[in-house]
Amino acid sequence: MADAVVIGGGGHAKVLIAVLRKLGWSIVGYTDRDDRGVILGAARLGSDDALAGVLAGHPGCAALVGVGKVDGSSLRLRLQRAAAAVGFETPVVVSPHSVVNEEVRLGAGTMVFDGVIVNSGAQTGDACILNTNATIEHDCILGDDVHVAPGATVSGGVRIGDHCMIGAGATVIHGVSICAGSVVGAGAVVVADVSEPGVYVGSPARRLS
Ligand code: JB2
Repeated sequence: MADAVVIGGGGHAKVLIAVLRKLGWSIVGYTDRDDRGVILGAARLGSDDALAGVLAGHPGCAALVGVGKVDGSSLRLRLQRAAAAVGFETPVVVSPHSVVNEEVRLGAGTMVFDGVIVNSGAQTGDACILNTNATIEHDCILGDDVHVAPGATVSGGVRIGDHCMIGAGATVIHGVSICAGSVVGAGAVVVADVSEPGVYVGSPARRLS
């Protein structure tokens, strides 16, 4: 059984750990600046400063970012790159309860959770979260560190830039482009290109800030 350490010990880590276990990974523990107690049987190993020691004690151990995101920030990608620089593998995580169809490319550390469909020809950058029951249709191109929240639908041929957050239950119609650092609110319907970063809500989605 391969070893994995989870970086972050909040809600996202809990979902991640459960999927990792279904895939047969052994969870060494988690790092967090705060002690979040034991999470699904995984104990805190210390802050991220402990990571080098974890790798020394568990050669070949993988690191997965268990810090989620609800905005256009870049923390997830920075944490993943820091772990890779220490020497950790940062593998793709694909739930056995998801569907990933043909000619899909997933970047390092991208997580495909339960109930997700990624259709043929779609690709993602690194450190993305395709969260529970999200749909990524054919030929979409997602950048690095994109979070598609639970139940969101990204239609065919959509382009989403780095660090975007597509909120729970949102819909992005086919062929639209969303620029880097944008946030689409829960339930919003994006029907036109988003060319300025900001927060977009409603149907049709309009810029809030
Ligand atoms: O630099 C860090 C760091 N910054 C924050 N390194 C490490 N190792 N941990 C860090 N954290 C920790 O991430 C915080 O101390 C906290 O324990 C955790 C974030 O937990 P929280 O439950 O607040 O959020 P989350 O990021 O796990 O989940 C959000 O995003 C998910 C995608 C939530 O809003 C979820 O509902 C959502 N599904």
